[in-house]
Amino acid sequence: MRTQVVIIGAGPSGLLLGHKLRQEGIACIVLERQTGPYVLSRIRAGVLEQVTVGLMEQLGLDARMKAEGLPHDGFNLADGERLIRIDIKGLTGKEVMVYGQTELTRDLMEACGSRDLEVVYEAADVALHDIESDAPYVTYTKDGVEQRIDARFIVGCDGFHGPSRKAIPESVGRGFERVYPFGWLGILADVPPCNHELIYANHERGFALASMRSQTRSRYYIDVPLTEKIEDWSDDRVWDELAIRLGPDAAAHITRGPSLEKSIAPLRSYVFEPMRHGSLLLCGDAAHIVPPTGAKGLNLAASDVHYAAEAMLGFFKANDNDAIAGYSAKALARVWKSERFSWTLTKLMHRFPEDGPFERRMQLAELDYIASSEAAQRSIAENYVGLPV
Ligand code: RFL
Ligand code: PHB
Repeated sequence: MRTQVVIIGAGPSGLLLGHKLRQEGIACIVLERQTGPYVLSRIRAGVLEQVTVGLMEQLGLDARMKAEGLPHDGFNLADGERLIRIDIKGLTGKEVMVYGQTELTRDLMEACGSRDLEVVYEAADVALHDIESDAPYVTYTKDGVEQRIDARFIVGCDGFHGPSRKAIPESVGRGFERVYPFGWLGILADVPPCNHELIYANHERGFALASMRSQTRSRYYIDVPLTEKIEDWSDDRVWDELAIRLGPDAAAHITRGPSLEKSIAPLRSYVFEPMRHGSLLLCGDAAHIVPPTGAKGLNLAASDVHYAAEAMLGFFKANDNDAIAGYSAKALARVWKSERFSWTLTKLMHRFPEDGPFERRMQLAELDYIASSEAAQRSIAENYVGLPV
């Protein structure tokens, strides 16, 4: 079989790119290792920047997001006692959209039939071949039968553990990494949120985040050492800890309920350079990971897709080879700035095991400075709503 672009991975980056290419009349096929329901069962991001909202608008797949998503014009940092509100709309003129990654993925999945985007689920043993040539191909096994697809480009949208990044020779690529000594324990519950805006709290006992999916569904996180086992965290224990860390005001408004999902996710900062080698381009978590503190992971996937689609359009529609050559540098410039923001916010809001009383005072002084400085708030706001693409 032959196509123009093979996309590996049907998470948000793979589906966004697939739809974008099909909209432009470029032939492509998406290969996904898991089943569709499995992909939808992963509870992840909740905050969308304009770049992500804009892509859904361009695709004409924004109707449910517009109807059910919650536009937010501010969020809060808490230092154990008070809430410091960051007025993102007032400071930047922009807002973010609270709409779950699961829902966005569902919208993209459900539109595949009508938009003629072919996704092969349960594609096993996906392997990339001849990526340094102009005629790369991908092999995989479906229902026990080996298949081969020839293409002009392969785009790796297969997340951090997928095969695409690993296909780039070590002599060419380099990974930059910071692994954090804690993870986020997340809980999803059908209860109203404790605040109409998100709260990121740095308490003496550790980090907590109050987020939401809708007016009736809440998403909360606390940071825990990586040695913690999820079985040791009953729902009651999680709610007790949230009530302490989020502070008395939020605690008074927390509604408890049984968890629909509860898991611990490790935190990592990672960037792989370059994001293109020969005929292979990388998008999203395949090329980089951010700790979730800045709500940037999915949004970076969307900005990569924006640049990758632009490069493909240049190549297929305007015979512009430079468009492909420029992809990595363009995408990385935005990636590194989001890495910086996510790392800074992670350092500001979490307790690190090596930190002593001095580092604690530094965090509190910085939060106090942010509370009193519009310049500091503006800097946080413009990064949180998303830098321009
Ligand atoms: P994904 O979503 O990991 O999708 C990759 C897909 O590739 C498939 N795959 C393969 N397919 C074929 N063959 C193989 N060998 C394959 N190996 C893997 C996988 O099955 C999967 O379907 O990557 P993508 O599309 O790049 O999307 C990235 C986002 O999922 C990720 O960055 C965000 O979820 C990160 N993130 C957040 N991002 C935000 O922008 N805002 C947030 O508020 C936010 N909160 C979060 C988050 C991530 C979290 N976790 C669990 C890591 C909160 C959490 C807790
Ligand atoms: C979420 O709702 O899952 C969420 C929100 C903000 C973050 C991370 C995760 O920074």
